[in-house]
Amino acid sequence: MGIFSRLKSFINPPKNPDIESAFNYQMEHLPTLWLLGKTGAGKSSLIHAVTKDSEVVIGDGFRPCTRTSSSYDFPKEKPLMRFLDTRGLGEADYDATEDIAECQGRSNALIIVMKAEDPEQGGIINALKQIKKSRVIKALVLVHTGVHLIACSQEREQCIAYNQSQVDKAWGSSVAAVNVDFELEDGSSFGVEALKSRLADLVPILAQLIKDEAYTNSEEKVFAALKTEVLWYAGTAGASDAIPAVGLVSVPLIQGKMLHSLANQYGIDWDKKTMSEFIGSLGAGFGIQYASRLGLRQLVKLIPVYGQTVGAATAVAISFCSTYAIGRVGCKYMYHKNKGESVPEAELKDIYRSAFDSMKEVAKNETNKE
Ligand SMILES: Nc1nc2c(ncn2[C@@H]2O[C@H](COP(=O)(O)OP(=O)(O)O)[C@@H](O)[C@H]2O)c(=O)[nH]1
Ligand SMILES: [Mg+2]
Repeated sequence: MGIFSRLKSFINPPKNPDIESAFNYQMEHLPTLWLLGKTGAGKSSLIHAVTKDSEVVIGDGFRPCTRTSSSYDFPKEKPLMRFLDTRGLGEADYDATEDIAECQGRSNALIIVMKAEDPEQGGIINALKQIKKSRVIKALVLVHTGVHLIACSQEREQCIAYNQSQVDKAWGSSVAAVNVDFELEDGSSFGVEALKSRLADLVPILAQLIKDEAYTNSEEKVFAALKTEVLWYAGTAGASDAIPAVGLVSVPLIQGKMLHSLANQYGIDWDKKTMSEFIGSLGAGFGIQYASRLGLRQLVKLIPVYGQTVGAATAVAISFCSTYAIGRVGCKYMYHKNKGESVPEAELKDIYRSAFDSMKEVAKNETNKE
């Protein structure tokens, strides 16, 4: 494909089976938080506390996944991560094999959920040993739930320490833990913020999804509503790079599709003229980089990026970050275009760069999937 036909597909993306396979790849490789805990331990309550999706508690949003687990994809439309909720852990004969396989090949982490007042954790401990042996799970956290159901603080600490020691012993090292109570008597909760930041460390994309952003202006507020969608396209672009022979063609297609969809939501016709204006407004440095990358056929993907940002990043990370950044800067551009305003080149450049940089951590994790 020559430069012009590539540019054309960036402006006017055709339906493309390569993109479908990138979509599917992304869905099959969502970063996964595997919840391991007895029935009643507080797994659904945990998902609810983190995602604020109240349907979770009544079991909505879960889909059967393996014979022993259900999955909850988040956010529901255009999901970017998955909670794997283990069933059947009341019984002693739970076999973790299928759920281990489900986590293989994805970035993943295990969340062990134990009600502080419940010392009977034999099923979990057996499963934990099996999981440890598989070496599939690299990171884990132990969540002690319902800690304030135990009124006496001394007794509470003993209970927590007891469950903790069972887990540490089974895992063979001391496991990081968070104490929470999702339902205090006054209707509030305890420890949820600490839990969220712990989980966000394990799955960086989650931090992006549950961040309480402070908006300094209405443009940022509008973008916040579209951010998940932009992240999703970024994930798809990253995924396309993980499939041999797909990335080269589909990253610009995905970016084009994203810009189309965003323009729609800003009430802007995304035609060739608007597109060229947009690229032009990003400045000569951007255009030149873009064109020179078009000239390099193999490893370097067709990705708009200002020269200095690339460094030693992998193709997946570059695709992820640059797609996010072009979505972010596109939104800025469209917000003002819709009002008949233009944004200075330097400002757009700054937004692009800081958006790119803000995704480096997330992208690193995207790269760790294999
Ligand atoms: N007080 C209190 N109750 C909790 C807590 N976590 C869960 N529960 C209650 O325990 C029951 C089981 O919780 P659920 O999240 O459905 O557990 P799951 O079976 O592991 O999904 C529900 O009645 C919850 O309201 C907690 O931290 N504190
Ligand atoms: Mg549940």
